[in-house]
Amino acid sequence: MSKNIALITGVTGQDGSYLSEFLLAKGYEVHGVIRRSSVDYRERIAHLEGTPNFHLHYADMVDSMSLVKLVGSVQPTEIYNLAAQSHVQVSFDAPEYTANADAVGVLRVLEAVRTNHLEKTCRIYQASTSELYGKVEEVPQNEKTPFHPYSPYAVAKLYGFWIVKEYREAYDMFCCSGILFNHESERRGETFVTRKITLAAARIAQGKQDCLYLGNLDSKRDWGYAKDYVQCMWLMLQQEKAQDFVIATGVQHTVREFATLAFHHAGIELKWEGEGVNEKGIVTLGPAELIGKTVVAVSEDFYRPTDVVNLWGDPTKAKTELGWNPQTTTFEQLVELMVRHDMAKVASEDAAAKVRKMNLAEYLEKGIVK
Ligand code: NAP
Ligand code: F7E
Repeated sequence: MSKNIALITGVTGQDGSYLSEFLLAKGYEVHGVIRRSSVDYRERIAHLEGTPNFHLHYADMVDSMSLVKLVGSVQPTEIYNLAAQSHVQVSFDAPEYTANADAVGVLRVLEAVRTNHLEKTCRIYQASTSELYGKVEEVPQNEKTPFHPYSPYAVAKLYGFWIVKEYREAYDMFCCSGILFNHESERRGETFVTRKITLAAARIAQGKQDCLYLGNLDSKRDWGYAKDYVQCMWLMLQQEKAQDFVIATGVQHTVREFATLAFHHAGIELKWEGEGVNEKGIVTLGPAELIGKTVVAVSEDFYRPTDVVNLWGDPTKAKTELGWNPQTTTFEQLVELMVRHDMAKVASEDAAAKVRKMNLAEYLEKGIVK
């Protein structure tokens, strides 16, 4: 039997780290793409480094040559293209880079496979997104809902979606897109709204932050757990036929509801007063020194030029054709697990800082640092 060899772009990201664990447990040889950085950014995969079947390589989504060479040397049987400038708000500040990495980057991966004559042996998963529905034309959204991208990020991802479809039809390649709705975890980047909230709730509960500033509290999302979603990426590549799938929980909540529940799990009950930019989250129950204080406020800095406000996925096709359970982790469980993780992380920050201070004192004494 031939060996399963996976190449993951975006291996250092939230999904890349969970997918690596998932594929290693299935006996795959896993190769991940990393970028050179002046600081250590491999926190999410540090525990995998040194595993015999896990290998890292330098390449970049904006550098065709690096991708062609890498695909040629790894000879993957499956490629998971997860690498992207994935922050919607940042895409308004860096639209050209976002298009290069998130749109043309997909084309580069497809062409790297063709250049190496692997189109009949290598299956490709493309990380597409519910942002394609953007200014939504129906709720909930399924595989037939029209797209209406509403940010530079979404427009770039739309190109990725269509070029994958085009190569599937033009060259009979096994390539498909997962239209994934928001998925979060204790490894979620700290500037996405859920993680920003769970970290702030933990810091506020432990007296290390005064107030959390957010943008649009009315925005609605279908939030799932990233660890459950990587299983679908793999399932999509195990089917007889390449097809695109919506991956979602089928349940929708507002940013305000997420915040209310996150603070609850951090031991703080909130009431909401005011509207729009004047809305505030005020403590009604919790540590005595916080009662009556405003711990959540709105800042226009987090408003977007165009915002996607009503995402709600219909996972029926994934449920029936992939046999996937969209409710493996519920919204309530997701919020709780993220807060529990961040309460412990924030509590250990003091201890870690103390150790760093002690090390520094010792280094200073020994003259190792000046
Ligand atoms: P993430 O945590 O932001 O990770 C993005 C990954 O892409 C990181 O490993 C990053 O590397 C890498 N990357 C960015 N630009 C690159 C470049 N030019 N060359 C090579 N690597 C590059 O994202 P995620 O949440 O895991 O999401 C994975 C994918 O799914 C992304 O394509 C995202 O757009 C898409 N998606 C995410 C969600 C979601 O809710 N999480 C929903 C739908 C679709 P560094 O560590 O070096 O920055
Ligand atoms: O925003 C609102 C914001 O940045 C969610 C990416 O993984 O999922 C993600 O994109 C909503 C938006 O995620 C703040 O305006 C309010 O309406 O957590 P987010 P996103 O934009 O949905 C999709 C599916 C992807 O494909 C992307 O890669 O929350 N919001 N206040 C805020 N958002 C942020 N970031 N920060 C706030 O303070």
